[in-house]
Amino acid sequence: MITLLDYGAGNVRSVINAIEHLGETVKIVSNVDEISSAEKLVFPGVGNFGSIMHTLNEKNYVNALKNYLNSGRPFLGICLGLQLLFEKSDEMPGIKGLGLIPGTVKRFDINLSVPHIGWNGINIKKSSQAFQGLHGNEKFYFVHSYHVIPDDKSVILTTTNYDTEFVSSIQKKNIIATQFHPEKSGDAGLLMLENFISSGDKKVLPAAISKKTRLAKRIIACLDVRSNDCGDLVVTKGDQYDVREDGKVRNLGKPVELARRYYKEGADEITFLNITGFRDFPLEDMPMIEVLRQTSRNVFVPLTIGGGIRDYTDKNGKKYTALQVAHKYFRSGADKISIGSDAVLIVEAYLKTGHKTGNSSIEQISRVYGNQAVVISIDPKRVYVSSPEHVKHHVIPTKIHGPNGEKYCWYQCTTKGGREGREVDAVTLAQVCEKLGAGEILLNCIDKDGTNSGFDIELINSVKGAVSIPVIASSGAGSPEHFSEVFKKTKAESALGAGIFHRKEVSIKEVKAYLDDSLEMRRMS
Ligand code: 1PR
Repeated sequence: MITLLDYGAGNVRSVINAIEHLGETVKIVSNVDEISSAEKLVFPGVGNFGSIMHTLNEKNYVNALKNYLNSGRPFLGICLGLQLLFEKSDEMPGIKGLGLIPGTVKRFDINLSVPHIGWNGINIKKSSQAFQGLHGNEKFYFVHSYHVIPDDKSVILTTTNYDTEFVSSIQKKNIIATQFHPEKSGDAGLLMLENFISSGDKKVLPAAISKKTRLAKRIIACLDVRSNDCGDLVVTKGDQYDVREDGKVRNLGKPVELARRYYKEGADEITFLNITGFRDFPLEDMPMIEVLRQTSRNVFVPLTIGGGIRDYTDKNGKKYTALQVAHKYFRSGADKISIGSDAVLIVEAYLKTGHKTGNSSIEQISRVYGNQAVVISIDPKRVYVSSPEHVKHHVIPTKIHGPNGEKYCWYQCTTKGGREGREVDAVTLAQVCEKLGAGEILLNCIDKDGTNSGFDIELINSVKGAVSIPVIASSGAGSPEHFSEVFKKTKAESALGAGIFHRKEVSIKEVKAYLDDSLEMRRMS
C-alpha cells in the first residue's frame, strides 16, 4: 500500500493512476495520523510553493511530515514535492519550506524559455535502487520554473542540463525526490515508480552515464473534440476550422481510443480541445471530464485540456470561477489547461487599463497551479495590409503576398473557434498573457489549419521572438518534412499535428524517426 499526500491541488490523479497501473493500491491521506502511520509515502506536487506550504500548515501536516521524513521510511517527492523539502524558495520569499534538506530553490536565470517544459535526460551522479532496469539515457518529463540548490552536494542523485546544469533529483537514505514527473514519463517513469514501490535495496549504476543532457523537441497530438449530430462525443478536424463535410461534423474516431493510440506511437504530449466549449459550460459537460479520467488511466504522458475555461454564471444565477473549472480538470487527470476565447477578452480589458486585475482566469489559475499549468491557445488569421503604418498592430513583412499584392500582414486574434475576429494581434496577446502568468503558448493558425501545407513560419517567428515562454507550433502539418522545417526555421519548442495523424497519413513514430538524425527527440524504449 502506498500512501499519497494529497494537498488538494494539482494533478494527483496521474500519480494514483500510474501506481495503480503497477498493481499497487493507493491510500490518500485524509488526516495527520495517516501520515504518521504510512509505510511508503508519495508527495506529488504541481503548483505554487507558497500556496502548498500554506495548505500543509493549515491542515497541520507539517510536523507529521517532518517526523515521517526523519523516520527512515521510504519517501518519494515529485516536482514541488522535491522543492518543499528545502528551506525556502524564490517563488515565495518569506515562506519556510520543510527544511529537511539545507539549501534553497531558485528561479531559472537563463537564456532559454522558462518554464523548462518537456522531455530531458539525467546525468546520474551515484548508484541507487531507483535506477534498476534503466539504461541511463532515457528522457523524463519536466515542467518547472524553479530548481533546487542543496548545500550538501552528496544528496544529488541526478543533474540535467538546460542552459545551466541543475539538480534534477536527490536521494538521502530512503528519501528520493525528483524534479521530473515519473508518472508522466512513459515507460521509463513507470519503471522508476515500480522501483520505489518494490523498495529493493540493490543499488545500481545504469550502463549509460551521460555528461550533458538535451531537451527534446516535442511532438504533440491534438484531438479536437465535440458532439456530433447524433450527440456522440467524437474527435473531429476542420479545414480552416470548418469541421463539417457535406453538412455533417467529421468523425475521425473516439477520443480515449485515439489518445491511447498516440501514446503508444510515441506522442510526447496529448492535447484535447473541446471546440464548442465557448458555448457549453464544462462543469455540465461531463463527457470531457470522463474522457480525461479514462485517458489518464493508461496514458502516461502529459495531457492538456482546453475549451470553455472561463468564469461562468448558470441559468439559476449561480457563479462559477474559471479556477473551479480548471480544478475539476486537474483532478480528473489534466496536467495543463488551455484558455482560448477568454484570453482574448482578458487581454482586451488589460489593454484598456494597463492594469492587472488579479482576477482573470489566467491569473487565478497560474497563482494556484503555477504558470506551467496555463497554456494560451491562440486562433489567429492573417490580415493583409499594404503598409505597416495602416494599423496599430504588430505588422510583419511577408513573403506570401496578399490578394492585392500586399507585402505586409498582421495576425488577428479570434474567439469562439474563429467565428469572431477581434482588434488584438497574436503578438500582443502572447506578450500580455505571459505578463499575466501564462506558461506556454499554443499557436494555431486558421489560414493553415487542415491544409497539410506546412506551418506558418512567419507567424511562429514573430510570436516566439516576442515572448520568453515556450511556444507550440500548430496548424498545417502535412508531412515529416514540415516538422523538420518548423524546428529548423523557428525556435518553437514543440510542434503539434492533428489531421495528419488522425487520417493515418503519417504516424507519430515516422515523424520522430525522420527527425531523429538531426534533432534531439525522445526515443521509445
Ligand atoms: O475558446 O477557450 O473555449 O477554447 C476552444 C478551443 O477550441 C481553442 O483552443 C480553439 O483553438 C479550439 N477550436 C475551436 N474551434 C475549433 C475548430 O477547429 N473549429 N480547433 C478549434 C482548433 C486547431 C488546432 C488544430 C491544429 C492542427 N483546432 O488545435 O488541431 O490546427 O491541425 P492540423 O494539423 O490538422 O492542421 P475556448
